[in-house]
Amino acid sequence: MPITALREKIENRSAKLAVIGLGYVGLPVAALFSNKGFQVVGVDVKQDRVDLINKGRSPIEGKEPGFAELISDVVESGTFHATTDYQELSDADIVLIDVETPVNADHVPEYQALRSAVKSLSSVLKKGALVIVESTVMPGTIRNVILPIIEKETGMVCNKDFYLGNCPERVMPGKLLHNLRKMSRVVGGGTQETAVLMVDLYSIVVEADVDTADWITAEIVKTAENTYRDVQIAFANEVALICEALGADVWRVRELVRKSPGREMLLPGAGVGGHCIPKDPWLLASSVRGSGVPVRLIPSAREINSGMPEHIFNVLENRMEGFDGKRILILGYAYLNNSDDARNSPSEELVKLINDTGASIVIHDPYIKKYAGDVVEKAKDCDAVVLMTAHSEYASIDLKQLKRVMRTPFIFDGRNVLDKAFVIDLGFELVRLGDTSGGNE
Ligand code: SAJ
Repeated sequence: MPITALREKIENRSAKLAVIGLGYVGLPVAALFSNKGFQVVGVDVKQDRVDLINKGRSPIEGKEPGFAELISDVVESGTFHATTDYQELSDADIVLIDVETPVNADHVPEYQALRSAVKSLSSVLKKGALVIVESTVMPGTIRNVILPIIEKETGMVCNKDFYLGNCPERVMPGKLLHNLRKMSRVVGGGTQETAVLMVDLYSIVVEADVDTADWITAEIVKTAENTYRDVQIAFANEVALICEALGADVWRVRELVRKSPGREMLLPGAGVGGHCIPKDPWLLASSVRGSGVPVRLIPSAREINSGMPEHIFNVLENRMEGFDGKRILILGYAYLNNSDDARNSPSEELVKLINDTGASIVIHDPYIKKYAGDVVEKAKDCDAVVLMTAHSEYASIDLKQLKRVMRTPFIFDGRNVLDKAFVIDLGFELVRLGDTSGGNE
């Protein structure tokens, strides 16, 4: 099918769409396109997830405004259904690939899921179809990994028998639909014509700019934008560590630094979690591994941020004079405030460190079922409350009650959520990340 025919099928919504991978990225994009009149089939390897979706229910927990209703609507309307069977993609005109692309312990991208998805797709790919990789990949992956697999497995030639592009996702738990609709997107095309076709497609759901690029540019933009954030957070964390050493309050320092134009200092914190920020810098850095490019800033920033849970562990050990016999309540297990997403959570790292000491740990998180419950109840007989995630409800904990039930009234605030003066006035020992400016006893 010539690419012009695809354009017409996009415009009249007769193009059949497929989405491989029905997670935080694939499911919302499948739902949005089906809500715009496309017939969409979603493929996932998890049968229970497929079954739940086909009942019109969202497998994604946490606050996602409008999402559960959208899934219910598009499934009920019949414009979207899920399956585990790749054969259902054999008549797809456009296939979006949204599978996970984790990095391994050596920070090298693992492409098992991606390779498997592309190979399975290749076994059924229709001639003339457009394949779009939305997963975040190491720059160079489209040309060096995806393209060869499809051409080898299908015998087809890119830009002649099928079209290939990438449109890196820009989702965020808690704002899945908002980001997909309101955030600009970069579309990388194998040819400019393919990129322009992708603009036609994405402009149907994206209300912001959809910018054309080539494959490598789109890959670098995505990994660089998240690397930028990781480096900025690392800067804030390193200033916090300096403030702790110098008897200063990083939160006051930050407030004043930000008054200087163009100094948008980000928030120091208990660490950097999630599926994007801890991973994407390594994807960018790995793209030039062995090329002689001296990549130094990116790994250093990662080391600073991934070291924050251990820093907190050391502060706690010092303040409590060891962990023996201690009981510690961790507030927040999700990596992000007001989300249930615990992937690469700093809290998980801190819990692992404390578990090795023999102290007993209680975890609270309002968005994660197994950790939900009453904070004050969970704080009973605890020697420390460690605030790791800035869930909104933690700003209104009944601190008087908390003090009454704790064995030792010690709070570590890793996210600057609590009012310092109020907490100290109540008689707590308060330690705030990045603040040794007094009044912390
Ligand atoms: N964090 C800090 N200090 C900050 C900001 C974040 O310690 O100033 C921590 C958070 O607590 C969290 C981690 O970093 O543990 C990541 O937070 P995030 O706000 O970056 O949220 P993410 O991981 O969902 O990032 C996503 C990214 N979006 C995409 O990859 C499409 C990121 O590029 C966005 O900037 C972010 O959402 C957003 O703010 O929308």
